[in-house]
Amino acid sequence: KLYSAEAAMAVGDDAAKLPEATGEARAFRDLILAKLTYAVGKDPIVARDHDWLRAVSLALRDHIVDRWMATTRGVYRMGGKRVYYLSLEFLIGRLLKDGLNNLGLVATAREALASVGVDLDMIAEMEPDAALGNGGLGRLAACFMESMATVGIAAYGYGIRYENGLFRQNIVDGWQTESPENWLQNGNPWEFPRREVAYEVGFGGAVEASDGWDGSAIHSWKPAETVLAVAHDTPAVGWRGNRVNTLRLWSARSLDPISLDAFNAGDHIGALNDRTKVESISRVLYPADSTPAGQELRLRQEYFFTSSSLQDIVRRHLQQHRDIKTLPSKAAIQLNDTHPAIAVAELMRILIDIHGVNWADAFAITRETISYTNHTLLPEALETWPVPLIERLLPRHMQIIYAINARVLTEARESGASDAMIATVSIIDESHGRRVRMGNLAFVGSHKVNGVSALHSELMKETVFRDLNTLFPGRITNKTNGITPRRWLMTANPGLTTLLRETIGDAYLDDAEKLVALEPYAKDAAFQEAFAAVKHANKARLAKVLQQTVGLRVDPSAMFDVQIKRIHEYKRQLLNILETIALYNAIRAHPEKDWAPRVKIFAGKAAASYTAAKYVIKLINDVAKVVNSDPAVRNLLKVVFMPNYNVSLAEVIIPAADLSEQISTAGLEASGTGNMKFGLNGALTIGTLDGANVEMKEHVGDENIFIFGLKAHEVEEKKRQGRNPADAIAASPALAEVLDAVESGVFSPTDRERHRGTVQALRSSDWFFVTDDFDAYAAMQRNVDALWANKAAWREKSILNVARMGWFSSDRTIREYADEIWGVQTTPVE
Ligand code: B1N
Repeated sequence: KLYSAEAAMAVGDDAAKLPEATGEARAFRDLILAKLTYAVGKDPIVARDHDWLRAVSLALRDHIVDRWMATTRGVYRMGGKRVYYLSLEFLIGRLLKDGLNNLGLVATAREALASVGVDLDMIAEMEPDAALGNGGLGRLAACFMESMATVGIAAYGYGIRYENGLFRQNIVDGWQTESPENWLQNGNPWEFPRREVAYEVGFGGAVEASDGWDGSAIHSWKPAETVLAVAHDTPAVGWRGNRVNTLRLWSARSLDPISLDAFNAGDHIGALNDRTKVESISRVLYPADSTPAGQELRLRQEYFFTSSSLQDIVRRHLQQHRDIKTLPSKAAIQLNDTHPAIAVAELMRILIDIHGVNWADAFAITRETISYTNHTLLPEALETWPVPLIERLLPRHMQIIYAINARVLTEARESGASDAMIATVSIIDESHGRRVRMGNLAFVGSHKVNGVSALHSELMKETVFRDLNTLFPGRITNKTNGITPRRWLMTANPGLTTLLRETIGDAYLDDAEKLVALEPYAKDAAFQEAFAAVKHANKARLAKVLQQTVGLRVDPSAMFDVQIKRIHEYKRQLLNILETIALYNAIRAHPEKDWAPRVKIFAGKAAASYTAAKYVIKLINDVAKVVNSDPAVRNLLKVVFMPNYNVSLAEVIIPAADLSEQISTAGLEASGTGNMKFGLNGALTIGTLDGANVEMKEHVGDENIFIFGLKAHEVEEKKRQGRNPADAIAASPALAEVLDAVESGVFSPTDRERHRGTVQALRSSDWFFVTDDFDAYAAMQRNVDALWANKAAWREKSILNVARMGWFSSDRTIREYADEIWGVQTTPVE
């Protein structure tokens, strides 16, 4: 043996004082030391924290790779169907702790590192977040990757390897500013570049038509530009490491790395500019959540990753099965929203132009292979592209889209559709200039189309897809979102995980629905104490982070009332902060009442160009400044905005929350997934009957959730009738007082005009029904206070939330997709 751990440690005098690792931990320690030496190139006595992080990640990666190869070999041998999840976003976060957890190596790694004087938790926190997504849609894709591996599906995720993921949010004088986040700067131990897996993706140019042998037209697209898509693979580990799937992310490379003509002509800088332009396709994630970017570069990103992924899928299929016509029985392609919807036209192009399949067969293959998930109905959020843009960038696809549309409209006509119906089912929107509706393209090219909560799927049938639903009845189905309990319970909340194991055993680890075994303990005084102690420890941990990051001291025994998510008008952080002001007023007016001490915690990013959302952040910070320095409410109310919300921060905040704010305008939040993470960690929800809140209420029981406000159909009804927000304001003295204060600059003494615009928007239009719901929300918050005063009652409901949230595991969601959309087998829950 060239190298021994003992020899390495003997160099340091401290070595003797370190705890000995034994058994598995000893072997893991030796592997870590070997990685540190031979892969990182560092002597243990000079290694820095980053070196240890890299070494332990590489050591874990070896364990993962063994299982990865076994999985891939197994899939090939079985010759079964594969699932392909196409998503422009994967909001992954960190991978070390989650990988260790899924391989059952957390304790081993901790012991191994301790034996060389390194703290696992400390170095794990140095790992940068992979933030290749904006919010719920991207995080859902990451949960699905983990669940697909867990329930035994041969799945590939396909997306873009952005060099810069979501921006870093800085709070400067209460305002959001953005800076780029360079997650790859210290290298990425989890990915494997596959230079040999590269595809050409074309843009622009023209379509040439010629006659085929039977007189039919043959179309050949001659792109003007070509970009190379290079694969980078990251293993996706399932629970207990039973399976390891692949996340394949594409990076754009110039085919001709420097333009040789320009270079030889002496234009050295210009020669590199082309390369920079081409490679900008995978440079940065569009920071828009629930709003389409509408820029040419975004369309290029969408086509870039869709085309390379489909080329890869078809290559793999032909290599193994030879016959392109068997594709639907061997591949299921799921479109995560419309971002990859061009797949419908691209697969048709590949089948017809490259593989010579006739139109009817090509369309049948396409439709049987593809399915589409819709994640929002906000009209301004539905993707459409100007016809001239698609014509210029993807001329052959535009022809195919017209041809698909002609057939759909003919079919509609034959089934007696009116002109109005023809106009709404058409892939081309004629009402705002000519635009391609990507949702309609995805719909007609899919055998199943799903929403992400029961309410949302019903609203799909009544609103955006009403006529398409009539034309293709049964195509729309519901698949209520879920979250992976491995990351959101086991990794994020080890204290609760351990308590649950001690109480109900291990079965829930493999089947989250077995958490119901906890129900009998909900009233048990001893269990309540232990449960509350775990929550308190999590709150103390968050309090420490608050002190370190924003310098605010909070009392961990106060109620932690949390709203963390993207900042959006429809999510109504404004409703929350206005009610906070009302509470502040009420406490000052009646300091003698026994108020429930609260810490109001906010976090979330606003899209860089979303002015109204940025003012909400500023208002929260303005209110925080006034409230936190007012001795009149000192121990009763604190307000804090935590900067740079991301997956890792969520993992610290959620286990520490008592109250979860899910207060979107009813009908507008497609599902929500944060709501589920909070419930699973024992927070009670205050929320509207929106998205998956509706189903959470059904599962946890009406008495264990605080529901308030207008329902989706009531919001619609009010919109139809036309309402004046002034009426709601006049009817609510508390709201009127709050609005007057904000408007007159009570919270912005250095710029009294600052929040005038925000208040006037509420007075004049209030698109998101903040004024309508204010009183119901405030009243429900007082019910929350009352329950908080009864510790045993609060804890009982909190425990029942944990016990009844198992259904919201993404394992359940994925099994439904597998059974009802993809037609693939899953391993049964034992
Ligand atoms: O998708 C999540 C849901 O839980 C949320 O309710 C929903 O708002 C979210 C364009 C989106 N819908 N649409 C987007 C993201 C990025 C983008 O460029 C739209 N995100 C959602 C998971 O189903």
